Amino acid sequence: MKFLLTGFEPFNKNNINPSWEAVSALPTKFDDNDLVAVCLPVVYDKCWEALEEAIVCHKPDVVICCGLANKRTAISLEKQALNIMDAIIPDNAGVLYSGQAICENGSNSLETSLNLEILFNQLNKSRIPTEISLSAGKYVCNNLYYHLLSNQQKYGYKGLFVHVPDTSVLSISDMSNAILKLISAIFATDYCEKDFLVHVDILEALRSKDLHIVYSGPKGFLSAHTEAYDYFYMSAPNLECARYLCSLLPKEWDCVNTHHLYEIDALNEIAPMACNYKCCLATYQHKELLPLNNNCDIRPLTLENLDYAAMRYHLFRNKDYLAERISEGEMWGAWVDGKLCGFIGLHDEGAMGILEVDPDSRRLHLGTELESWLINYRVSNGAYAYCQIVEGNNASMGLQGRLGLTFSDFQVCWVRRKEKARPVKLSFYSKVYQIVKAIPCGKVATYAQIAEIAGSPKAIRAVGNALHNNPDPNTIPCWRVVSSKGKLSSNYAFGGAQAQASLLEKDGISISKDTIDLDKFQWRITR
Ligand code: PCA
Repeated sequence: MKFLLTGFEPFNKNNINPSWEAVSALPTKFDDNDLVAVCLPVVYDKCWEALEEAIVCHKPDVVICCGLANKRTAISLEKQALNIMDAIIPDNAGVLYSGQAICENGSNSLETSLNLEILFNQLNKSRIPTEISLSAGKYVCNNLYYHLLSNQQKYGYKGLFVHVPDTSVLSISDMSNAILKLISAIFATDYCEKDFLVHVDILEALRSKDLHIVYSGPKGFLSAHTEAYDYFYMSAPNLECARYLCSLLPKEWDCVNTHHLYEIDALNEIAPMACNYKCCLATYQHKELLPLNNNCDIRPLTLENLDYAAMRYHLFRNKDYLAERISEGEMWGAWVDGKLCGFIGLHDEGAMGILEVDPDSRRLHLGTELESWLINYRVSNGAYAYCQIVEGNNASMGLQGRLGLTFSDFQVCWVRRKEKARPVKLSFYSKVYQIVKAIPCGKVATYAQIAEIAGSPKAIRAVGNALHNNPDPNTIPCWRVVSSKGKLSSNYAFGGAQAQASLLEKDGISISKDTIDLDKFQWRITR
């Protein structure tokens, strides 16, 4: 894809304009995408003229215009342009506007067609301060954006305006990096949208998960999922490209979610693979919400319902996984007359599923009710409402069909390496529990330390959640986990800080002012 990127010259009292500094520092190729950089004048009447000339000359697929917004504290992804020019400072040609329309008879506002939630999530998860902004101001940037968006169809590109803060908030190299992240994410979105039904899972992950994009360009898409479980999403346009993506996998890869059958062949060439599930994706593509019967009470499951769910869920018998889904607030039950009769949930990767209904309440169509409810919930939250149907599950195909979901072919596969590069994967919560079990009596560990050992150093809060929901507080000594300053947990789940203190004292640990001397008591692993 070709990206045209613009920055502005300095204006008003600024000696430099970081937008142009950041854009001009970009390479001319990135993940095989072509990048062209152009500097624009801060002049109402000239900026679009200069940009249009560059568009005609380079025929870009995407145009990202950047400008400086001194008062902002984050990268602002501008959602819309307003049909107005109104500013207290003149442009670089000395022209001042106060309240004139950019285009007489034009619409009041125009919106970008790019998915800003995906772009926001990709920057935000990379810890770049980012916001979605509803106003690009009423000065030259907004003026340029209005023209950029009005001419999208004529020239066949997608346009976006990005305001950068000044360099006291973000360095130029951070800004350039942010632009490269945007390019990856825009390419990935475009690639996935071209074959939407088979890639809806990747789009949802881009929108809401902590994905690290390894490659996004003409050879397809490869990302590492780095939250609780590690696996890769792969999609390549042909076998040759699939081989290229395989060459980018790190040595210790274990599980890949493929999107074309030849990707499994490419994986088999580098290591014998086992295909766990071949699925089709079913997506609810409508905007309208589904009707509900309201014949049951739908609310989140709690860990008190864990045994109920674990006894009934047919797909994989892993209680820790269900405990985690419940603790993350992503499972819901249907109660009829105060009795739990079935449940539904979201898988870790964002697919709807984990649906079971007790046989004696099937006549109430609780499956339909639960799934309709979840689809409505997802649609209202701007999520992609999709599920994965394992080949052969005709009952599920029937239900999805009745609810109006659209199916992809059976192309999506969860494939695992036969010879494990690493020991068998555990769910993140199980890993946490195993590690905590290993903390010896008389020692403590910090949340961050556990996250680090579990291989997800960023998942400190998830460690807290896992311990807060400790399924077996007698054998998993969660009282031995403290903050990075050695503090007890004020809301220790099993009786508060006082209870935690007395358990630690039983272990022989001295505590002063709710704090433990980590130099003395921290568990250090020696290998
Ligand atoms: N920022 C100005 C115009 C040029 C720039 O970098 C704006 O926000 O309108």
